[in-house]
Amino acid sequence: MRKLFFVVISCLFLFGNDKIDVLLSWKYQFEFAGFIVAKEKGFYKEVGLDVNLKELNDTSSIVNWVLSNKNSYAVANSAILETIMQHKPIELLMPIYDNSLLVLTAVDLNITSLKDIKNYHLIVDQFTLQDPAILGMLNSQNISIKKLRVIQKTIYDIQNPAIYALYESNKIYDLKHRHIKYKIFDPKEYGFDFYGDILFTSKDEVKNHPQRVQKFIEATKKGYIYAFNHINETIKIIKKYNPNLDDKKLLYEAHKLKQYLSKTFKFDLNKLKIMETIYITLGIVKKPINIEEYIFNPYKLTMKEKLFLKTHFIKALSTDTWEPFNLLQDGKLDGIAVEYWKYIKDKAGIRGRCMVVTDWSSILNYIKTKKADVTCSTTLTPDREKYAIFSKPYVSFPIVIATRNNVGFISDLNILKGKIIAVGKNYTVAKLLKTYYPHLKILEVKNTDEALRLVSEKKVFGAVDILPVIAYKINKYEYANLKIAGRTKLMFDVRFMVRKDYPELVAIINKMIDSMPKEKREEIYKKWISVKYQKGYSEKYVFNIILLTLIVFIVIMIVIVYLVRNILYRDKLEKELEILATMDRLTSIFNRYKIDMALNEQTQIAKRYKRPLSIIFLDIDHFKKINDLYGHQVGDYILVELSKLISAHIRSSDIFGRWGGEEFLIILPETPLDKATKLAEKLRKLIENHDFKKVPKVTCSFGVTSFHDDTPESIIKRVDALLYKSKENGRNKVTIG
Ligand code: GH3
Ligand code: MG
Ligand code: MG
Repeated sequence: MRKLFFVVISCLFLFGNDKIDVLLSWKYQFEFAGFIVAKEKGFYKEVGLDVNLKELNDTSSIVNWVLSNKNSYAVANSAILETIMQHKPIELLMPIYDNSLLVLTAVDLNITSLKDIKNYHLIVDQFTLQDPAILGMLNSQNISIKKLRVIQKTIYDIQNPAIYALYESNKIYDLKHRHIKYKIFDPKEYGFDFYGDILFTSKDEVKNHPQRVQKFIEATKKGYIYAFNHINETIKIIKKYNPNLDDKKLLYEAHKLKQYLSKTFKFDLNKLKIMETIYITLGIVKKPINIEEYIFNPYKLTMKEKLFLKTHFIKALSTDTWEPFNLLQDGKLDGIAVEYWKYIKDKAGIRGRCMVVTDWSSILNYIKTKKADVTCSTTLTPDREKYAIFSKPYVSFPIVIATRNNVGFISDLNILKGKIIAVGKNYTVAKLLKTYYPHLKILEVKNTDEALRLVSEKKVFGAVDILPVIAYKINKYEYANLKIAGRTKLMFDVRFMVRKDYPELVAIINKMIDSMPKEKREEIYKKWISVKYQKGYSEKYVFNIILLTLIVFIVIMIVIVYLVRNILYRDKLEKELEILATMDRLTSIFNRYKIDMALNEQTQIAKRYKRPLSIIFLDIDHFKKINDLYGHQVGDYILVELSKLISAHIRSSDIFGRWGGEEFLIILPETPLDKATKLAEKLRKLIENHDFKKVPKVTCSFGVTSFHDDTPESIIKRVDALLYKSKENGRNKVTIG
């Protein structure tokens, strides 16, 4: 049962293919590789064509064969132009080789110039006698073909000295192979460089099956491109058609032909005009023709369409409120749709005018009632299809989402679950969103202007519409905080809508849309659409960027922590060093270094500002004995205790330090001698009466003096002497001076 089903399907498929015949201009060889490959690799089948290739077998005219057989195509050479000039109803489809490989070959080395060929037989086929390049070359040397001894043959063996018309691509190989000496007269070298093979068909075929013609052209092009890119594979395929063909000869032919394969598969009108001039100059044809009429152009209007344009004045309508498709600019209707309509109108020669109707539903009504003929920008809906017909889309835009600038790239709208998206009420876009993204929270607002305003004011997350509308409005309202953050997978097609009884107008519009050059489309696009657009990045790219950012961040953090720690550590270290540098390790009061500095400083202050300054110098009495009696540690203890005792009874502004051993100095800024003496006396008594616990009694001797234009050295010297006096006077004394 299943097998039967497949058989039925296969048969349907077979019947579905259009059968066409193609007559090649010679036997199977590499020259026709494109057709053979397109057939064998299934390129024809892919486009629904069942192509039957035929070799040329007799001398009958290829043109007549095409004209007398339906669904037929054929290959000719440049001579086909002469036939066209005789107004035969054929149409040239495409050049296969941009240059002709047909040359005149002299098989007799006594010939030195082309002029000598008058002495020989010219053995040629019908094509050569019509070939504009050969005729042009002979004519340029004042040789009339009519005066030559021509032997017309289709198949000829090369033996006797004569002039033969040969194809560089294959026959020369034979001559080389057979070691026959020859001389070539190549029209290309004389400046007559025309087309090689040309594909053509009847005007009937073009008229009745324009799409089939187009498909056949495209598949054949594909075949030729494939064949010359896969020469060895192609040779194998060609040999299926003729196993007797020589591999080496096919390879030689392939490489010769490859350089002449058409670059564009399009005719150059100038080249055709030169060919025409040769025929006229030689008197072969009398009048020039409009060659363009004989060249296939899928965008060319049919007679019916041309008649339609002649007899109809077209009323086009547009709103002026769908920016940037139709809008008023400087009082004039403008926009993407309007520019497309203008192009189509000019290109096709449509007579008519375009009017602005502000209300969209009125436009639909005018088209419905056939009071208007076409409107420029709309979308196809089943509802509208009931009363109107549509052109193919002339632009197709993605539906995009606009957000505030701080939002990253949105690759898929599905990730926006729970976020509010604003869309114009009843917009086609709103309907599409609801259908394809049912989980989104959609807020229908008045229009896209309103939607964007809400996004800008942070009242909704995003606004959705088609790309040009969003882009245009972000620019127009200068929303600096908005951008296009991503696109949906949905496309929005913009088309012309035409009244139902004008299919010719749709066909004309479609042809013009197809013929519109890419540059013109880009020009319109650029003019109306420019926006900051968040481009999508691949996940890998995003990951790498995040990783890199993270690494940079971590490195910066480490450096900062290191620096901060360093600074803190250094501060601490400095403080410690300072303390170490200025503090006496045993007693924790200032050391000799610090006290020296302080004395230096204070004597300078006293001198400069004439401020009072006194100093007290004291020394423990018989300290040596204390050490001797109680041990060095107790001696240390006494030093520490005495320092604490004195520190507790002096002002914070007084500077107290250990001068060395058991000697101490107290600097008393802003203190006259009498006050210093009182302090010294107070301290003497305090020490004498203090319970040092480990020792029954400790006393000190004092020297006190005040600043009298001293240096640090002089004042110390004096106080030291006073102290010495206290010792002399029995110790535990204060001596002033
Ligand atoms: P005088 O009353 O004449 O000052 O007699 P003295 O014994 O105090 O003076 P002398 O200069 O003869 O002796 C000072 C002693 O102080 C000598 C030394 O052993 C002691 N000394 C100095 N520095 C320290 C110290 O840091 N710790 C201890 N335990 N003893 C010290
Ligand atoms: Mg001493
Ligand atoms: Mg002492």
